[in-house]
Amino acid sequence: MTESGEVSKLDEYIRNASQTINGLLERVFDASQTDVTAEAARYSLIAGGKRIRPILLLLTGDLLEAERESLMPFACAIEMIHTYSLIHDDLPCMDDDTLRRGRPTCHVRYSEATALLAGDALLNGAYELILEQCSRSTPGAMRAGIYIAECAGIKGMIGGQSEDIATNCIHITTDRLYSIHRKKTGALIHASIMVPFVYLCEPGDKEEVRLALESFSGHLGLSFQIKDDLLDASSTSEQMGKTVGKDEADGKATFVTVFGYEEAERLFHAEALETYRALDSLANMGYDTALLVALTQKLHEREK
Ligand code: GRG
Repeated sequence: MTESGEVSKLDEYIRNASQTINGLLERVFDASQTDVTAEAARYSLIAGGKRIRPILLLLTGDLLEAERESLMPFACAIEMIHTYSLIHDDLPCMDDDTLRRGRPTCHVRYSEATALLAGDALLNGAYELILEQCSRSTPGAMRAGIYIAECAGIKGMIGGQSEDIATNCIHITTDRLYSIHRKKTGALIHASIMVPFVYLCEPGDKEEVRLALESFSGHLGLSFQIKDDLLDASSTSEQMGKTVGKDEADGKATFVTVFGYEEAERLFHAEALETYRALDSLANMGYDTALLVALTQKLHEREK
């Protein structure tokens, strides 16, 4: 369990980091751009997401004593890729959702065509940030950029979404359910945690640390998704700021629709336990994990 001092340190860290992240995102899609697609991208990006992925990236960077400024473009790029994925996921051709981050979804507020373009613009903007950093930085920046592209692409998030669409029923194997969510939700969380390591370390360096971070990120991706499924089954749309209960109504495979609520809760606790084990092993190597432990706990106890 984290001490209350760690909780308030984390809250302050999140406040400061979110300010910096939001400042950079505001500059990328600034309000002076009058084009409707830029306005729609900004509408979704500045709509009050929790900024979990960039904060995880910055905290892991601090743990490894990386220079924060050189990681900022990657942190913001991942948030832009995440936001594009939510816009596209909400489209009528995918989940057909009307509420996101407490507001009408991008295609409801604008139009389907504009929402599609807004997602594309966010994705391109993300790679602009990454490539700018690559052009002025070390080989580590290139390694980090390639890592993000792989995690966001067909071997990662897009691949998971594709598998999910192809498996539109609750009669699937456990292996396939885990595979979908390791990629669809897990890959970007994994990238957020691994980017500082990949940025700093050559292949083959600090294998023990890499394995511990991979274990932490893998289990956190799954615990985050199972928690999302539990909240979807037990909360209201007002609490969550997005439509809830739709997965069950649509016959989608989630941890709750496949295993039932109680078993999903058990699976959640099993994944959560492994996140703390991985963080313990990093602490045993001498790393200061206090804020990452506090954030992990906050994610596991979240109400939205
Ligand atoms: C369309 C290529 C493409 C991919 C979509 C990530 C994804 C793949 C779809 C999102 C579906 C979904 C709601 C999954 C549950 C877990 C999840 C990613 C929740 C949203 O992330 P939060 O809670 O959201 O970090 P905020 O709004 O706080 O950023």
